[in-house]
Amino acid sequence: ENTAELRPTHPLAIAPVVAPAASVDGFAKQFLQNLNFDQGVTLSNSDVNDQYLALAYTVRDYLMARWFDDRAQQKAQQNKTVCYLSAEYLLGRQLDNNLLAARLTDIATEALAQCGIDIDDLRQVEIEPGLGNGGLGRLAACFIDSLATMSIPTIGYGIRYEYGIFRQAFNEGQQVEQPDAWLRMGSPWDFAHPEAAQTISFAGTTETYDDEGVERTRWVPEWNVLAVPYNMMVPGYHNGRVNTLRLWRAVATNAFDLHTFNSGDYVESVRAQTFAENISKVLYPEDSTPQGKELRLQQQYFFVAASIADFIENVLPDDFDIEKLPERVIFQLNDTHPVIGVPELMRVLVDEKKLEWDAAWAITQKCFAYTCHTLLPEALEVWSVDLLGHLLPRHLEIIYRINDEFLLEVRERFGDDEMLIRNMSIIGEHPSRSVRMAYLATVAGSKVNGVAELHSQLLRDNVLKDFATMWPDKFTNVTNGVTPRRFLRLANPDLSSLITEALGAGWTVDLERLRGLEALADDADFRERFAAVKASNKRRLSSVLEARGEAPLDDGHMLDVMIKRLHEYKRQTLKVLHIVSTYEGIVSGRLDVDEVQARTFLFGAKAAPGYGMAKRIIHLINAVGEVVSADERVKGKLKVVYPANYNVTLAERIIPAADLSEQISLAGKEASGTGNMKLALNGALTIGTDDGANVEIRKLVGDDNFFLFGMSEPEVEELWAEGYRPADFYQKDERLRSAIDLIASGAFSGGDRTVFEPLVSNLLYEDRFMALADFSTYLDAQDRVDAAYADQDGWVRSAILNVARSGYFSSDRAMRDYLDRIWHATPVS
Ligand code: 73E
Repeated sequence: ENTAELRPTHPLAIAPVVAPAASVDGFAKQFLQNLNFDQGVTLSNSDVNDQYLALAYTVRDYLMARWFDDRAQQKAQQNKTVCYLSAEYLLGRQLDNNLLAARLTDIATEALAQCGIDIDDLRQVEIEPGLGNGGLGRLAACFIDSLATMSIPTIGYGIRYEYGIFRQAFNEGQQVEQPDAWLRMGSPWDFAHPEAAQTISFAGTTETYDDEGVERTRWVPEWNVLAVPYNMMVPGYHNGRVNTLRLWRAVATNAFDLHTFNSGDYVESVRAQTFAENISKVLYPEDSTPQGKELRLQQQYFFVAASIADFIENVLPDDFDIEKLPERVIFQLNDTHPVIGVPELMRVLVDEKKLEWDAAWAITQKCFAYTCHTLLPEALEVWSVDLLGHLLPRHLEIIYRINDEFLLEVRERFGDDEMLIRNMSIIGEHPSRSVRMAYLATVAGSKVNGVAELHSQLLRDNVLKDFATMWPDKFTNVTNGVTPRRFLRLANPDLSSLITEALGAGWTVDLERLRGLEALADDADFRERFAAVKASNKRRLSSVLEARGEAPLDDGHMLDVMIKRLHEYKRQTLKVLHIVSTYEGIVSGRLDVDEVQARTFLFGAKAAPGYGMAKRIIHLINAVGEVVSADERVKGKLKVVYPANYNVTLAERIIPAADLSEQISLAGKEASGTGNMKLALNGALTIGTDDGANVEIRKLVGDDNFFLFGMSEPEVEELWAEGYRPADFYQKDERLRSAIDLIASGAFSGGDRTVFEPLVSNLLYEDRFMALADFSTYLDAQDRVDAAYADQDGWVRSAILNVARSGYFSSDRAMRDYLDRIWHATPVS
């Protein structure tokens, strides 16, 4: 690598790049060197942050040679590269993951111990890069982990947000958002490459010109920014491969105007810089509810245009024949956020590479595939034609032409059905002219996939029905998955050891091997050890909570967890109604306190800052928690814990400790869910609706090991079509009435009836996600949970079977499905 294009004579310069010696001494030496020469401190003068950074640099040093090697191979080999385009990567902490991948955990622990440092103290220093909102961003992180582990050449492309998902705090039970300054203490895991910056243009006009007798169009932009790539290592697990995550940061082309500065107008002199750098300033703190913000469209175009240009100019060889592009790349669109890449690639091929439109379109269609992650109509992204035309005038022209040709095809196939044409058009006319990004992705993509079987079916039957009729083969399913390295091996070391002892170590890369645990579910000794691991994970979580100023967990409590973004469709309110009803039941004497299983209800959830109802629900959870946890009458029985700022790091502590996994969305609304998979894999039993991947989890773990409740998706549609009246359910069910009345009475708001009134009214008169309709079957299912938990032996048996039968939910399997059904890329040799 050092010698490419140079003529060095020094012997070291022509030797291959090698990693430091993989020994305790080698590690200690490298660590101390990095501490001295990179951090500029001696060991005795260093603080934990210095030590953490030097440790991170050391781990990097071990991976570096492999990384060089993989990038050189990527260029030299004829393999197809998977370019994963995603606006979000919710990575979680890097240190442990990279130590594990490089087999350095024990060596590093010992080397640091010899330097007088407890590696655990350094682990705590890392601020996780929270460059995503929830499931969609975490999925992208799991996928790149699996692809590296499977030796598939991959580049993850995205944005290096200066501020990731906000830090959540509570003030009197209400969410307050604080900026997430994750880069403040340094960023040891990525490398800036300003020399490889791309210039990204915006706005302006288009014009036609005569190109040696051919009329062509060109874009005359109005302003530019620089996209500077930051490369992060994505090491495979124990396979010596290192892929790349390339995140773009926006920088002004002309950082500052010296003339203006000298004239004394300091603010004006840096206006251009501020303006440009805003593009990668902050992650949109939203999950599923889009906001038509110009900055967001800027972000999307910014990272996608930079990624496509980077791939063509820097990853492909110089003399590459662009017509062969589909042989070398698949751009996977992670939801609609990167879909502006479709007209961008067309622009590059037609305007810059001067290909004929039809040839360019044939290439483009082969190079893209689209994953849809939602079913909520309000979450399907649209851009107003005015905004898009103003910011990206050439792209709008290209979208119009794609649409014209597509609609001709529709007419040829289905005749002049004007309503059908309206329904399928990429351009929507009502309520105002807009570009429907999901439709553009569907028309352009070689494949369209949903993220769980039910979701993919509903896409075909409802959301994209006409497209599925037109192109049945375009549609496929790939059920989501999660990486077993982070979410079992790292998060749950004790269970991992137990599994390895029973089955050998191969399960970390072949998760179906967990099936071998089935037989052990009937082994009393194994059950005892499994239960001991769960108990110890609860104690570990308890100390984490205590360190954050929360109350410790009570021994003997069932840990009932609901961890996911706060959204009405996920129905945290239904969970609260269950808690309030149980509380009310004990207090009123309706329930025999001795019959009620002692439980701790644990919530983790952030609400989008602009989502008022979600924030009110957070307030309610905290208010109920405060009253319930303090009431002597339910002491020792019910407790609510809601640690602020739920993130990947906290998830890694909660999931291994959980007994019960709450997956209670209204059927047909949760595309897949992935927390459901992580919890089942760690031996929590699910109480859930027939929604998203719950359906597949239940099929695999078996009805005896899953608590199903609620309406099915067709039943939901039917009730909705009949005219849903939530108040009828309130009238019919006494338990429901008492719970809602108690909230309305002000019992959780110091007697003030107004505080939660909007929430109560919403439930009684609107209840879009039908919490009241599912309440009674939910409570019945919770009674079954209590009964099952009372039989500890039976419960542990079910928990083991959940682990044993969750191997399917590995993201390695998901990647194999993408490779077989969509990408057709092969591993590097
Ligand atoms: O069901 C989850 C799914 O498991 C779904 O809600 C989530 O994606 C997960 C991974 O497939 C999701 N996030 C978004 N849409 N679906 C989204 C939409 C807009 C902005 C940010 C995220």
